Amino acid sequence: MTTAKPTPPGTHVKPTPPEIFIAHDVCMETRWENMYGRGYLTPASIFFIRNHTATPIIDAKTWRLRVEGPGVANPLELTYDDILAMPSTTAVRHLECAGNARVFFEEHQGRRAKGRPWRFGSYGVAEWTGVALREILERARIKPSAVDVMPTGLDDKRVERPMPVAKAMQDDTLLAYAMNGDVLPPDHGFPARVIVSGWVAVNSIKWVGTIFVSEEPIYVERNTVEYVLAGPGYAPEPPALGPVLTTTPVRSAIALAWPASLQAGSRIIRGHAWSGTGAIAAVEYSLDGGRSWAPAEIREPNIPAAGCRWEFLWDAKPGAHTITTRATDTEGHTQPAPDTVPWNDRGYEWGAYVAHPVEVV
Ligand SMILES: Nc1nc2c(c(=O)[nH]1)N[C@H]1C(S)=C(S)[C@@H](COP(=O)(O)O)O[C@H]1N2
Ligand SMILES: [Mo]
Repeated sequence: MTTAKPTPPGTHVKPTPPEIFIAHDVCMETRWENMYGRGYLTPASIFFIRNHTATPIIDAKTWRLRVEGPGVANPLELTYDDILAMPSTTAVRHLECAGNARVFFEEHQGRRAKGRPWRFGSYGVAEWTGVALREILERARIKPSAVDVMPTGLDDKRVERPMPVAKAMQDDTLLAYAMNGDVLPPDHGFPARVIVSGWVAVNSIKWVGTIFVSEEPIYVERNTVEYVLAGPGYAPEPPALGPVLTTTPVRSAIALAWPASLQAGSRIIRGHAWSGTGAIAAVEYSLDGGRSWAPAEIREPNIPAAGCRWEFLWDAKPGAHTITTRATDTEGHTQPAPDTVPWNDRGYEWGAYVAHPVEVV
């Protein structure tokens, strides 16, 4: 699975070898077999990259974060050291591209949605350390009349997407400068990125340069045309073409190559399950494409908007098989059957369970 356009040289800073990533132009999809036998967190070296253009190289010495707009009484300009000196907070959260699993619209419903044909690999879970966005907004004396908060990236495309003040002020909405205990890597937003827990990762703006606070709802391309559910089954929500995406659905994926090849014998099958709206309550697996299900064992940690690992023992017999997993989150959302997912033009929110092909030799 590759896209027509090759990755331009110099797009990314970290190594992106083909055994770890599937290249989609300026994006890198993690191959799930690399998640097998790792810890709970996804190391930065295998964490997917979703860029709209090349990773910008930013000098922390000259970088400034501006907090501005009619919704703040005290506009700020902060340096990297100013931010490091503020009280820090840490949260373990997953990031998942809104288009994750998009390829299944084509494979199960025969229609190719607009966007990169991700399988499950635009997902990762990391420990993010930084400053609560609320600390910064309070220092800027956010007004009671403030409505939306919009961080903007310093990449060439100036990627931006607003969120309501209530989301920006949540305890686990961060301006992060560290990932898994290390300095935030350039490809993941150095010197600082936003982490918006449980929401489509497009809100987690990398390389933040400004945070704009409005007194009116903000409408930009990424909450009116893109990252909205548009298509025949969805009514427009003007000025948006359809319902605006926020939280990510409950999903599960198997830490095996697609398609997988395994040696016959007793095998521990492992994977992750996650949801934007809670922790994971159950993971089941099916060896007959979803007709019958058995429980998988859930491993700690199991964190809301970060998920868990799960596993089960499988007596793998030679031949062609499929393994299907279905997760349920603590809010009661369960992965539906593949034929029930409503079509949308950009192929967002494929939350259905799918049969993972496994050849046993
Ligand atoms: N400035 C900026 N922020 C960005 C993006 C971008 O292209 N530019 N991509 C967004 C999208 S669509 C996703 S899915 C996540 C991906 O984060 P990652 O590359 O660290 O995995 O970053 C978001 N933040
Ligand atoms: Mo994304």
